[in-house]
Amino acid sequence: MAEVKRKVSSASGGGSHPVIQPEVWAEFFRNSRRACARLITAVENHPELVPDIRDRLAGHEKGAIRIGITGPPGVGKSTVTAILARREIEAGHSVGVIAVDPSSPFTGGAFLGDRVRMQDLSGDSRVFIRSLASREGHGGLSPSTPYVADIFDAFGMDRVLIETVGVGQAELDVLDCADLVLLVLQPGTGDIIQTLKAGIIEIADLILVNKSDLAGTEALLESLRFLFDIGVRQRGRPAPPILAASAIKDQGMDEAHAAVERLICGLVESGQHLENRRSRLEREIRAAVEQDLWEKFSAVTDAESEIGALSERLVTACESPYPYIRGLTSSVRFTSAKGKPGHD
Ligand SMILES: Nc1nc2c(ncn2[C@@H]2O[C@H](COP(=O)(O)OP(=O)(O)OP(=O)(O)O)[C@@H](O)[C@H]2O)c(=O)[nH]1
Ligand SMILES: [Mg+2]
Repeated sequence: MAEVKRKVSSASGGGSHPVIQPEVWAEFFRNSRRACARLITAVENHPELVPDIRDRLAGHEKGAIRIGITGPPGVGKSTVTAILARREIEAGHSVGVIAVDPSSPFTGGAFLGDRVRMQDLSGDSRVFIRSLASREGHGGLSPSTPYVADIFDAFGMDRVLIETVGVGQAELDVLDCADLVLLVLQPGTGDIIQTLKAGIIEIADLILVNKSDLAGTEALLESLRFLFDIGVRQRGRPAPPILAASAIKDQGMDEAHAAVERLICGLVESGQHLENRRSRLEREIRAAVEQDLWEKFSAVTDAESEIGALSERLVTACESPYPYIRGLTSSVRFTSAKGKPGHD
């Protein structure tokens, strides 16, 4: 870990402007798992490195399919993820696994499943497992998740499985960086209500009722089918496949994996895969432009302190903030459509 820090620390050793050393890139492109791990650590700990990392990865990404695996806490997401990863490997794919959950069994070393032990997977060169700490305010995903998926893609993984923290509404974030969303539920917990409220049922491409070895599976399957019959789904999207499995017993997982692969085929054939990529890029570009403009704006206007002072002043005044906002932003001029912002 100390070595990772050193390799991404500043050239002068100060750490305020970290850079990734050329040898790390050289190793990464020679397929070094250690270098891959270093890049992931860099992107996690130094978001400011994202532009440089994205520049370097360009041309190496091949369009890995990103599969979000979401659902309430404890339903078996990690168990399902491990088995799907194994199935993908057996089908000839290489798999990156991102487990956004510090308490996930992925971090603990010993995997709980009877059939699939995590050690089996972690010793396999066709799979790369990485746990990311979810950060407050970012729902079920760590903000670095999409970039870690980009790194896996450029590293040659063609499937990226992303397990989210089971937190409810914020799991909708999964949609932002996944091509497919697999919703895992379990019988007998009433979780269906929680997922309905959060809107996850609407975005799921596949619903897997896990723990089908427990009582209540049929009832949950019935309720789900009923929900889709009465039109819980918006915008004319077809009802997703609803399957039952017992991941711990490795029952029903062949069917679940086949359903995932069928969905992937559909995505690729329809071009939806490219459309997903396009909209991810659009969001990334938009966010980067906003960030860049904000930094330039606040550098020339002292906007941070003006906004602070303005909100202090308005909190007890019955005034609209907009005259002040217009005053603040109208002081910025764009010299031409292609010009750079200036300031009076
Ligand atoms: N009975 C039964 N238990 C299961 C099954 N799949 C997983 N479990 C158990 O359910 C518990 C939670 O499994 P995980 O895979 O950690 O669930 P998770 O959704 O990843 O949990 P969090 O990440 O903490 O939200 C573990 O004790 C598993 O052994 C199953 O098919 N049947
Ligand atoms: Mg888990």
